[in-house]
Amino acid sequence: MYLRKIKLKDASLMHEWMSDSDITQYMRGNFSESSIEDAKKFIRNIKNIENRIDFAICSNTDEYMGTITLKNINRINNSAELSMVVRKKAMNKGYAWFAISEIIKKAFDRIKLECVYWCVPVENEKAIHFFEKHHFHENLDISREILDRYNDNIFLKWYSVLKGDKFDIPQQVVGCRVVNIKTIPTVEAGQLSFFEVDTDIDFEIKRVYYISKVNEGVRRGFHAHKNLKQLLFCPYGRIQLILENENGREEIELSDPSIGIEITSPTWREMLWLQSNSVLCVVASEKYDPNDYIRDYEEFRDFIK
Ligand code: T46
Repeated sequence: MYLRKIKLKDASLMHEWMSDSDITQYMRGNFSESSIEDAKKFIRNIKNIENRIDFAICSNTDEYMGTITLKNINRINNSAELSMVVRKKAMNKGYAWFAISEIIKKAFDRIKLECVYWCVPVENEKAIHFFEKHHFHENLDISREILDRYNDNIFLKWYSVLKGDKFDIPQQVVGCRVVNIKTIPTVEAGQLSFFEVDTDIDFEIKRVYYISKVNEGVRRGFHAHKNLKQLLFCPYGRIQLILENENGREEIELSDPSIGIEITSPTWREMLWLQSNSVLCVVASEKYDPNDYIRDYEEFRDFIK
């Protein structure tokens, strides 16, 4: 899938969603009477609309799956409003998530914006579920100027992403808590991250170790612990962490110094170095005890039964 300029040939599939009231019921425009000619007119006109960029969301065979837009681009505060529509056929297939993550990257990296925001009518449960599932933050501090664009009678939920924000960070991975490590940025001098026992992590620290000088593609781990509690974080580089316990098997990429994962119950772990010299740091609740390791996978499965 990819994003590209909207073309005239997209008009008939654009008209398909325009005539689908399940899709248009939460949109501001009235599409009930619209024709393919209207879709064509829209496509011809969009390049003339100021402060706005539209993309077609496409399948790998160049089929139009929907539109994603940055509108009301404000060059004074470098913000823009996002809106998106996908055809029924494209729902639950990853198109919406692909489009939103791509456009947010474009907004910050290419268009040099600082903030992207959007809103959803509260009755649009499907859309709200999608944004919540991807852990977007609700924004309760939207300016009057933006709110005034909308009818006061509609209850809207607002979301926003700021430049530098990580989005789609889960709260848990197979039940293990994802810890937001407090991080203080210093202008043009990097950032400092810290955590403290009791307030930030749930165990006393008896040991600290870190794994370094590992080449890309190397895998480590392949064991679980019986009692040990640990907080794992990656202050430099990119490491994929695969975790498995009675809640299933899931992975998370550790690549942000302000994200850690706290493992406090028997959990099988595998680590894959996605970038050479990435550093994996671990604080642990106990001193090193080889008897606490379960290194055989079948034994681990029996252990958690
Ligand atoms: C874990 C993952 C994330 C010690 O002597 N003291 C220590 O504190 C540790 C952690 C290890 N060792 C010895 C044991 C082995 O001879 O260091 C050697 C390498 O350990 P291991 O093969 O267990 O390394 P990893 O990367 O597979 O696993 C390590 C931790 O051992 C483990 O507790 O959760 O990192």
